[in-house]
Amino acid sequence: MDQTTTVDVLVVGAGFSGLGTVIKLTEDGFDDVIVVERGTDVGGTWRDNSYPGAACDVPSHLYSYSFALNPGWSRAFSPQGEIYDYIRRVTHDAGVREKIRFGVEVTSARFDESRGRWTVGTTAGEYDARVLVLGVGALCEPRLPEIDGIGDFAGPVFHTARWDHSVPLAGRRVAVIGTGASAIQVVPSIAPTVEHLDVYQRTAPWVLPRIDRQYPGFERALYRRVPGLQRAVRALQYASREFQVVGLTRTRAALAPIKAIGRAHLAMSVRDPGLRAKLTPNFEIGCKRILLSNAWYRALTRQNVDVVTTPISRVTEGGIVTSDGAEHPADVLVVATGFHVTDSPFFERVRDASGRTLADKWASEGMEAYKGTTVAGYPNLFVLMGPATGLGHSSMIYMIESQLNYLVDAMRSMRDRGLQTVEVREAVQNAYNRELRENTGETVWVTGCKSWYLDAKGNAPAVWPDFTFSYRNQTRDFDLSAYRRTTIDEAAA
Ligand code: N01
Repeated sequence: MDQTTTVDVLVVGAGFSGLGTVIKLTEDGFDDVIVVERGTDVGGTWRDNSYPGAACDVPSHLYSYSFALNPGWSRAFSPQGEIYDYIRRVTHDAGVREKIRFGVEVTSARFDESRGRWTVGTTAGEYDARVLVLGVGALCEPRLPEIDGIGDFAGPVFHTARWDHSVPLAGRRVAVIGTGASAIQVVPSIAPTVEHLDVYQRTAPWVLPRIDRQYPGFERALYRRVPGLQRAVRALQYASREFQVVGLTRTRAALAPIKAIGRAHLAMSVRDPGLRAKLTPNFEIGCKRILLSNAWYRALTRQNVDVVTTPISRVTEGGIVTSDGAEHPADVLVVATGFHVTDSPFFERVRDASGRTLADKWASEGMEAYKGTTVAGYPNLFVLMGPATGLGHSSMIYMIESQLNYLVDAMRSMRDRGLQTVEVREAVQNAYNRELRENTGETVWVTGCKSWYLDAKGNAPAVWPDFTFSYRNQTRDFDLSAYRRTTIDEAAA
């Protein structure tokens, strides 16, 4: 396809945020929308993260769109397959699949000031769009560790978000690098199958028990018959999580009981004092994501599992060499080393009218946006799950839906006033972020440790520091006065 496709709104990505965009815009009468998706199906992170044990650590009832509740969740914390099925079902029921172009990756996007439109290059031709919505997700670009010799490893090497299901693990020696949210789900799932498992831990995470249960049939039937009941459960679960974030992240004393639970969980699960010492976290709880698992510690006490805390020096053809010179043989190498979040390579492809990339702007000025969604210098661009919208304690879907309100209202404003472009004023964006930084400055995310929540400037653009309902209030209406705008007539002149 060599010709240019002209469209009003181009959405990048068909995960929760991109799909929500096309559903909500279509519902509101904005029909001229195309979604480009590099994968072969919808689902985003829930399609890509199919590693053994993948599941959500946010309660199931919170993990659905408010406009498509799912009374059928099988358990309190849903496995990946159920969430993936849910997203596919919602796509089908909303009838938006035909608007998605699969196997199409965006390679470049540049704003053309003279026409007030975006020119977007893809692996399947060019798009000319008035509005560009990035629904690429925050956790979509795997971060591979830079370890000497990793390219020499003779066996399979794969990232948790790109699990190679064709590689058998039974009876083999497996190395897992990393001990974050992904690793703590993989390790207990594969430990009983493999011959030997080495878990390479750089930082011992805080791990709390996961209070999970299967939902009995009658409970699911009840939610199906009385949707209001499921809404009430959601409201209660949201509320209980809200108070965690604002209280706990600012008041160190309030963290003490949570730490005590984490330590007791470790002590009850691991009898061996040597192993327990290795697994004892040495940073402030909450500054990285608090992990939930009843199986992690137990898996690490297995005879066939070793926790290696000596730093990795290099990888060889046959395994991993640690800084003490010890060689740890392995047949398969699993990297559970997280994602490019504040330095996602995708942002290198998005350019303003002068050609400056969003990656460059964010690296030098800090990763900032207005209300996490619009960026000065980049008119008609909406970044879903953008700077300072991430949550460690509650459901991202709530934040995404808030952004969708804002986006749809922006589209209405533009339509009603005959606007070609809207661009947030720099001074407004700066003032917004000054306040955010003041709000975040004393929190455990900034003062507690170094993590992927922080950008090159030491700010925490990966987290929303306040109540989620205050974000909902901010994004309820599009505040046109914060924006410079041009009209359709001006663009045509
Ligand atoms: O990645 P991470 P993740 N050598 O970045 C270590 C979401 N998620 O994929 O802590 C050795 O958290 C690194 O060590 P350190 C959730 O938001 C959600 O596990 O930097 N080790 C760390 O232990 C989560 O927060 C669910 O010292 C290296 C690990 O690798 C986010 O995804 C499930 C290393 C990376 O941990 C990311 O989680 C899964 C190196 N060179 C994930 N580089 C849900 O349940 C990194 N590490 C919803």
